[in-house]
Parts: sequence; structure tokens; C-alpha cells
Amino acid sequence: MRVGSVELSCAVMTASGTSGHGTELGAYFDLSSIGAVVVKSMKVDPWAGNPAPRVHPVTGGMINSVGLQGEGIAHWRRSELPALESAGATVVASIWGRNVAEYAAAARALGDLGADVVAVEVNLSCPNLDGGAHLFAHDPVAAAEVIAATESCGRPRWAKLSANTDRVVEVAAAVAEAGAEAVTLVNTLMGMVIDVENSTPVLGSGAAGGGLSGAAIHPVAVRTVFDVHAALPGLPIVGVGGIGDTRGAVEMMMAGADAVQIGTASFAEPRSVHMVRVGLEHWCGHRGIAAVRDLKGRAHG
Ligand code: RRO
Repeated sequence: MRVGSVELSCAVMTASGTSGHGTELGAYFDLSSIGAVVVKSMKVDPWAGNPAPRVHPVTGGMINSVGLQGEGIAHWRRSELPALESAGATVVASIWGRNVAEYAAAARALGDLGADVVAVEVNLSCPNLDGGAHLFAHDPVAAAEVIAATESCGRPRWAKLSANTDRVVEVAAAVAEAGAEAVTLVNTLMGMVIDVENSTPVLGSGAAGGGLSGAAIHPVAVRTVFDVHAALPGLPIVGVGGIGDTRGAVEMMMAGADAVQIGTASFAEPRSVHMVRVGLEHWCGHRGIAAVRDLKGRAHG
């Protein structure tokens, strides 16, 4: 299974931010058996994140405003990465920044990593910084500028984009032109839940709202992958958004994804990534499809 130049043992990975910074899911399945562990987005320095409550269940999923909490890249390399390496995991690092210089610094801080970190996902689409007011993924020029500034990470970059804009095809083309080898589609959708007894937003972020994920956004994610693949058929795609079972992963690949990530489903069933990995192989086997990768783009006729 390949995403651009990156060879993965299978098509199913964790989604960034949904299984911590390290081996948290290792208690439930062998981390070396999945395509990759994609860790939560990091910047160089520690970042406190947003006030609690940070997550709230909704019909068909959840909403979060974690706010990019993390201990910083040096801490991750010291305290989390070694256990991932010992577990034999294939790792995808994820970086964020408040501006182009911070993204560039994060990329530099990863430049000398070992071969088990196979790619860097550049998160251009977190809805929880300033309430999404400065989402790089909503602007092709800003998104391309970040990608151009992150080459020093020294490994293939996947640009994580947003479906909160009608410019996603334009943004995907721009980041590819700027050096992204693949796009990860999609991050959470901007949303809000209101506590009607108290007349206030439920998340601690208040008026800034949060990011909606889970089954509720799956058709949006599938449509986004479909549209980007139709417009840019040569661009590798990692599909993410509300995949909770094998059928959802098949759908995403038929829309045009080379590989998929699973996030919100892991909160209810921590073995979801493992179960979908096994399920995809059975699904193809039962239908005489030689390889999981042969599912890519089938819905395009
Ligand atoms: O940390 C978060 O609040 C967060 C991030 Br970085 C992201 O990319 N997507 C999301 O829904 N939450």
C-alpha cells in the first residue's frame, strides 16, 4: 500500500489527535500491524490548549475544542517516540504553527528523525485556534506558503485540509504545487453545541465553538475526497472523516483515497483501526479484488 512515495504495510492508520502522542492504543492491538500511528499535531514549544470541557458527544459523533494541547516536539521525541519505536509502529508526525515561521521551526525540529517516521502531516486545518479565524487551509496562497516552508522536515509531507471551504480543490492543487506529496482530507468541520438550560455554548472555548467529527461528517469527507480525486487524479489522498467500519473505509477508497485514517470511532471502540484493517482485506477477498489498493477511485467509473 502506498501513499505517494511512502510504503505502508496496510491502508488503515489512526487519525491525528484521536490516540494521543504515543502508544495509547497499544493496549488494544499491535501497533505494528496498522499502516501508521499518526500522532497529535505538535509545535516546537509546549501549548496549553483550550479550557475544559473540551469534548462533547453529539448525534453521530462528537465535537471537540482541545486547542492543540501538547508538550512540544523535544518532549515528544524524548518521552513518546521511543515507545512507538519499541512497539514497531510506523509513525507519521503531525505539525502545526500559528504562523509560517512556527511551521518552519516545527519542520526543522523533525529534520533528523529516524526512518520509522515515514511522513509529516502538516495540519493546516485545526478549527480550534482563534475559533478557526486563521485557517491556512481556507486559502490556497497561505496553505502553499506553509508547505513551501516545511521542506526541512526531510520527509514526504501530507497537507491536512479542511472541507469548511468551497476552495478545497484549489487549495489541494496549491499545496501539491508547493511540495506536498499527498493531501489528508478532511479535518473536523466547524461547529457548536449550545446548552439550552444555561444558554451557553457547551465547550469551554465558548463563542469559538469546536470541530465536529464522526459518522455525521462521513458523507462530507467522501464528497471532498471524490471531488479532489476527480480534479487532481494524480494526487495521493489519505481519506479521513467518520469512518467507523469496513464499509466506510471502502467508500472512502472508492471515492479516491489511497489510504484511510480512523479517529472518532476509536473513542467508542479502541480496536476500530485494527478491525477495519482486517475487514478491508476480507471485503476484498470475498469479492475477488486482488488488493485493497485496487479499490481506489472505483466510484469514478
Ligand atoms: O487540538 C484540537 O483542538 C484539534 C486539532 Br489540532 C485538529 O486538527 N482538529 C480538531 O478537531 N481539533
